[in-house]
Amino acid sequence: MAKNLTTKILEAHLVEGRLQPGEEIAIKIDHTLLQDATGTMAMLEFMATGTPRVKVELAAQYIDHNLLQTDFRNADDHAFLTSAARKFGLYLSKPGNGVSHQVHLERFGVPGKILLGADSHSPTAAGLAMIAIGAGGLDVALAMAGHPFRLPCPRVMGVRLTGRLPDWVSGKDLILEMLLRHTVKGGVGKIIEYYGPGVENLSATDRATVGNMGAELGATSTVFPSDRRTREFLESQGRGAAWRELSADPGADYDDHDEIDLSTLEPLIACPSSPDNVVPVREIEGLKVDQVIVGSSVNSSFRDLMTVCRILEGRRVALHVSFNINPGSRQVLENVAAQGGVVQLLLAGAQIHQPGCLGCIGMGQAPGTGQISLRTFPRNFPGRSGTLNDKVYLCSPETAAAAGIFGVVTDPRKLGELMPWPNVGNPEKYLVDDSSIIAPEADGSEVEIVTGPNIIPLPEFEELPDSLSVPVVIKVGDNISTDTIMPAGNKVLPYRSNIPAISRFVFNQLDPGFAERAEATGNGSVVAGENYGQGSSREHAALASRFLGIRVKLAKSFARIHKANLVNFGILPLTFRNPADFDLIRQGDTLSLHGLRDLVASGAEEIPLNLGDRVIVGILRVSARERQELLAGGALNYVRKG
Ligand code: MIC
Repeated sequence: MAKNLTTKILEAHLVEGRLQPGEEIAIKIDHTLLQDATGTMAMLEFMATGTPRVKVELAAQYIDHNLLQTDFRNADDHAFLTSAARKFGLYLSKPGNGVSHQVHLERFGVPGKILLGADSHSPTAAGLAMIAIGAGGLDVALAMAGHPFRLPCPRVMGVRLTGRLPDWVSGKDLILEMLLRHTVKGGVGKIIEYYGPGVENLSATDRATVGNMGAELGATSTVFPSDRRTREFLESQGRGAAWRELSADPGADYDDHDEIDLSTLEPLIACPSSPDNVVPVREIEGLKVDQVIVGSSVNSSFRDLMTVCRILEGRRVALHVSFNINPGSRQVLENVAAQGGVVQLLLAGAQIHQPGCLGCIGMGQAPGTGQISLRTFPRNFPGRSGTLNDKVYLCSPETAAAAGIFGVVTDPRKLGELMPWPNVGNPEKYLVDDSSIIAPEADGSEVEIVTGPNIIPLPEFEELPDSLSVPVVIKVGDNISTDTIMPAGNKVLPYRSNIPAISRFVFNQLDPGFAERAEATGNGSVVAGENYGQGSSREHAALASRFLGIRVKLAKSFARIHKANLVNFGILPLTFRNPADFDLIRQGDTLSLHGLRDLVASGAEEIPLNLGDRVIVGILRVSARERQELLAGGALNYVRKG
């Protein structure tokens, strides 16, 4: 039978289960990726497993999210991660070396491998035909300890690409088109596989852009074939030997279908405050822009930055615009510099920052009150920039550069009146400098782990009780992102390795009294609408909630990673059997659950929740193993029990 590429890669890694959409499968993980913001906790979790050395082919620890050493905490985190990487056998990419996704693509990615990353944008590795999946830190820690990764077998959505992108249109516009068509929920439970004759017209870095923001569709992962463009990129990195050809069989079938003629695409932009709030740039032309940022997690490659350099060459950005460049990696910056791009940017009036995530996770670069900010970032959830009621738009580097020059939102095709399309490719041979990557030691057993007073061991959680009485501490609507549940930014990020401290910030932007109320109730619940917990992989959204006593989350539907994180920390993820029951519950009501242990252990899907004299039926749709984890009070308790 003709097979799609996703099936071929999953089959080659299948440890348990059948490739039937929705059934639980366990897959072998080849690469793991940790970044510092999720990595401190994941490393503590790995240590809690008692495993002496990582058991995957390649494990990498990046330091890219928090580079603001405002006090000892951040420097302590870096020292902790560096010592742990040396001891346990991970590559360590030093602060300033770049964003995990970009560096992994450059230096480690291998076609056909499966990567599990403690960051939702890990599917950037789609640029090299990997299946890369974002997950909570505990899942990545368990993979590092040699456990297979378990997930509901995804559906495969085939997107057939034809044609070639027009001038001034790039990979970002393709993924914005996908978001326009399918929304932030459209990819849930799916791997998106691009195929067809249009694929070869997309470079590895354009594919990486599409993979990165597949996370915004809620997709489990994204994959592209491995072809001559993949080989071209690997060769340019001096890693041609890692290449192998991979593609779907001709006539392969897909569970879901879509088709895009690249030549029909036009510049698109996502308006505040959701990545799927997409319109053509021409529709909002003329809107005054205060800030532009190119780079960070996505669109920070050589091609992206050099395109901006060429557009700005010999010009100046409008005086009222703050124009910022966040290079994806030291390698990108070095190569842009080698081709004269840095001088062009400086002469144009750009601010050049160190390679890293920076404003993408609210670490600086917050816009002013009422200001309009155009960013090439992947997400613009409310308040994520660090400014309440922010107005963040997501666009391509071409659109960002046009806004810089004209000072207002401008369709980048208008630049064609000033200059020819720069048509920048990736270099044939990159300048490669691995001096900021520390290779693991052959034997790290003698290395001492360095910690500091802000690195607090994981809290212990009790088993699931038989009865629970859980006041509804908060009731929220649809598409609540983990940025709302557990904000990031410079006040909060330093506490990622300190659960008691970070728990004070749960729902803080939306409802500053949440933490206090949750603690006061002892055990509590959260009631939510559709796609609850979309966005990042940060397990703190579950872990810190559990620390505050949240035992049940009842939603119309959940985002994949957040649901898995809830199970990992022993919180029951229930959906409404009848979504209209959502309207019956008010904040402050109490839900009671009885005979829970038997219900969970017996495989019951229906869990009755008593609300006064009414009964609301919650649905528990988890695997047999996840039921055991819930009973044990979380995945770590379950694994430790053996
Ligand atoms: C994000 O883009 O939201 C982040 C910051 O990279 C997160 C990880 C984190 O919260 O540490 C993600 O995407 O998983």
